[in-house]
Amino acid sequence: MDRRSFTRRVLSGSAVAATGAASLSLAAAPGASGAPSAVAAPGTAPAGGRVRHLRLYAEKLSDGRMGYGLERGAASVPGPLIELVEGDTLHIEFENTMDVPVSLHVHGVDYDIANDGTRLSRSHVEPGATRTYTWRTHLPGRRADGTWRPGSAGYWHYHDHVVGTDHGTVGIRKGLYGPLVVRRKGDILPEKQFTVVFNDMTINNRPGHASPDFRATVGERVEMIVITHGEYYHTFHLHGHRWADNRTGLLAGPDDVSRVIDNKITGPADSFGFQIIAGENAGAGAWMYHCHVQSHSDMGMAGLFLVAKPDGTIPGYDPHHASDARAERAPSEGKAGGHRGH
Ligand SMILES: [Cu+2]
Repeated sequence: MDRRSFTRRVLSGSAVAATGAASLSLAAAPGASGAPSAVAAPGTAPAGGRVRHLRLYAEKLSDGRMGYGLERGAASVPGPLIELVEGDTLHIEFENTMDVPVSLHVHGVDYDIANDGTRLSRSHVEPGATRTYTWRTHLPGRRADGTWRPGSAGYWHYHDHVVGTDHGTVGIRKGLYGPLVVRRKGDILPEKQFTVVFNDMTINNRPGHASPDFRATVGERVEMIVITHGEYYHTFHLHGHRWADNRTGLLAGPDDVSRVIDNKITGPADSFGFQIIAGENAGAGAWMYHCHVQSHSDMGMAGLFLVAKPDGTIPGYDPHHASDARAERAPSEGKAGGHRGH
């Protein structure tokens, strides 16, 4: 390999290590922001077809929330980001450490009825028990009848379907949900990833006016994953940045007619994602993101996308002067891979 790709590989390896274990990144890591050349092409997803294994735990958190975690004692809300490439198979050895039955139900990928994660199909997990769930993915292609079969790629999610009711209403309300990204070979990989879950009137189960903030540096390729749960519809709006309303959030070229937006309506169990270049055409700053249903944003469904200059400063941003007293929040909460040790 040439020197640049070697450097990128080393840097991305260290970047993955630095973001902690609460993220299962199954795609190759992208080039880090410290890559030697600002014009280096972004990393892309490798071919799929691998068989992956992971352990996942359902746990009660001390404050009454429930969460999924990759290690015992490491549950988070949202749960860990799981990434696959079309063609991959994932076996999840899932352990219920709670005192109530729980399950793992996934959206978007392929599973048979024994892996549905519902009480109806007896695919839930009793307290103290373990069960292996298998998720499969496939490439797009043409069916025998000539029609086009879509691939599995997309911004998906997983959640409990058992706690409280046979629809997992209490489990979801308490935090048993997480993001799943399935990429297509060649998809552009991000440098940073953040998950926003509108769950009832919270973002990531944080109380109103304590929504998570996300941090990036100008020029970084940032991926936002947006999921909705609960009782209400919301609209996701991000200040200063726009994306394409399609599978990847990126335009494929000058002839791509996907609509470019900066606000998207989303209802329970919807999910979407997109990539942006932090501060592109906008610069550094404390950029708001929020639900644009006015009563919802007024009640605190708003956070900050903090885009720093390369020297780390954010012009005009004073965390001790936040209008809604959010200065005490943990900045990394809700950030994929950033739930522990930060
Ligand atoms: Cu809303």
